[in-house]
Amino acid sequence: MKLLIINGPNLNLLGKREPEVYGSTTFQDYFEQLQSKFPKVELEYYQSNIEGELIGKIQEVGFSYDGIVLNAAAYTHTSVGIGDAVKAVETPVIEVHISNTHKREDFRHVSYISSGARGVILGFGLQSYDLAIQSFL
Ligand code: CA2
Repeated sequence: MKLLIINGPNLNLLGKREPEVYGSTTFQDYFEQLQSKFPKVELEYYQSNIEGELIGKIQEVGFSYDGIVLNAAAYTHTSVGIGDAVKAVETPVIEVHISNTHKREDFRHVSYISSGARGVILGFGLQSYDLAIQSFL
């Protein structure tokens, strides 16, 4: 089972800024915990702040990997291109969010990813990623 976690813009700041919203764990530390928890899963991680790079990565792995766990961050609410890429590939995509976007500003209630995703998990903090991985097992 080969899965890729893709994080979008600013998620490289996790654990370093705004801990009251996004917690105090860095994604690198959390990713190592996930690798220990799911030793049988070939788990990889990619982060970019650039929309086109995220689209490129979805296309690159989207015909060979077993699953993509995607937090497109702010691009969730703006990117027709990432939404189209999710629909274009064969690999199932689970959309995740750390926060409950529906409890936040109205512009975060819209997602261009959800209609192409297999499922959506949000609001469980970093555990949202763990739950998404479990959904593939
Ligand atoms: O809750 C989520 O996972 C979000 O995808 C996070 C995005 C936000 O734009 C979405 O509406 C919901 C923002 C990620 C920014 O991450 C930061 C982490 C630390 C410090 C500042 C930003």
